[in-house]
Amino acid sequence: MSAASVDPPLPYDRHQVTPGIVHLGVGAFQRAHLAVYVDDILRLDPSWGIIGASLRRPDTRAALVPQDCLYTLIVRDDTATNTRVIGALLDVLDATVQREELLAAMAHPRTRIITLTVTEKGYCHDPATGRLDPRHPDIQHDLANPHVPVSVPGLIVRALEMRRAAAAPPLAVLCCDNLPANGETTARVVTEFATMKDDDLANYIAREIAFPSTMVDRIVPATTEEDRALAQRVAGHLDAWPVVTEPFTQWVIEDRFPGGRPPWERAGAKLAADVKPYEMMKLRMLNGSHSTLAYLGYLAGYGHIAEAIANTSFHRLIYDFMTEEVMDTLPPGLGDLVLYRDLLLKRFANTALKHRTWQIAMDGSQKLPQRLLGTIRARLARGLPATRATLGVAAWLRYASGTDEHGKEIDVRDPLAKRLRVALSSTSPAVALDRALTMNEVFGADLPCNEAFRAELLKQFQLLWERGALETVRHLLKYGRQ
Ligand code: CS2
Repeated sequence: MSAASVDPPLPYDRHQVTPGIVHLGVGAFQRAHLAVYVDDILRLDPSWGIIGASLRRPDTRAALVPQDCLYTLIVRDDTATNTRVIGALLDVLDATVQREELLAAMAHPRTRIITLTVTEKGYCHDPATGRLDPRHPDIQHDLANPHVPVSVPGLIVRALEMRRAAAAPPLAVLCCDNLPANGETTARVVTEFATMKDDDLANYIAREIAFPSTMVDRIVPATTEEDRALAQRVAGHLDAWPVVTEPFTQWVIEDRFPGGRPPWERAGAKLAADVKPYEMMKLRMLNGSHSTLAYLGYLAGYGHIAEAIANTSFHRLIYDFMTEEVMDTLPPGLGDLVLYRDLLLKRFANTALKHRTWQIAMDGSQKLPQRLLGTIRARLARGLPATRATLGVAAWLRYASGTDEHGKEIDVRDPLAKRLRVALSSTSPAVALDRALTMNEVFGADLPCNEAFRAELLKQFQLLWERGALETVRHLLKYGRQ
């Protein structure tokens, strides 16, 4: 898809589009979510184009820039496949070699929003407390080299420092990652990092910069070679980096944008005063189910989520998990949770999406606190069992031990992978668990001391080793019902 050979049917004049947003982390998700919400409103206001940046890899820029940053959005389910060209992305920078350009774009007065999808681990925080981890190697690097930052907090703080020096207008930093209270969490890591450098800068940030929270939702698997072939087949052009997603999309945004914002409500986003209940619902229902299904599914030999949920025992487990364990931990006012649950089960079953269990299994140490441990804490506090949620945690630990049910090596991707593997290497499940539970950055200070939690976790963990994932789920369905 070169600009010369394709005349994309964009409903706006792309030459009129100017950048108003700088986005960190140009992954598949951002290109199927935020970029689409922006693309939808550019005909109303062309001043919100996006300059994207890849923080760690050159391949996104290498693929997209030669095609003018245009790419194909392929929306699929079991009944239909639709394609559309997205033009909202104006440039993609490779931060590893274009750091100065990126900082200049973030600090430019016309930039009114900095958006982020850098995954949970990008915030360099302690997942259990949501606070900056000052020992994180990237944070250490940025404290020693503040003008050449590599971490997300370091980049933002340096850009804000440049904005302050240039008296640039205020802006919003909008976290679009699956973190609890994601605006507050981002504000906290940025402010804590700024405080380590300069109190005045931290005060400026508190005064001038907004960190709205958002709930983002769209299932977007990583792009594969088959997706490239599909783009060529269905859209009729070559595309080095198309993105495949589902029809469903949701975005709830806290409306705090001191530098203005695109009219995203015209693209279907919901602007709300308080996003927390929506975040909690999505993290606990969707992502909690996703992670549970990913670990158990992978262990049982399922490569993709749609295959795992097609197994009736797994389907029942996830149905029960949401219905009996998660739903009553959620705040009121979220609408019909039964419908929400049923829609999730349908979305998981979309066989047109090749969503790898291995992909979702990544970074469990960063994901599980908000996906499963919150549910477990809420239930323990009320003296209620959390058997299924605890099975999800046990399955993560079983997976993180590094070998599958046939003794084959698992490629575990997690910032704590090495420590987990060492902790879980004991042949005694009780010893392995005790060692894993010393990871306060995941489990907090409370859960490791909770006897009910520890006993349930040990039971599930042992069963997983003895019987394997599928039999453990069957066992729980048979004997473990409340
Ligand atoms: C998934 C999410 O990879 C994962 O961990 O659970 O990316 C999920 O697909 C999205 O949050 C859906 O909105």
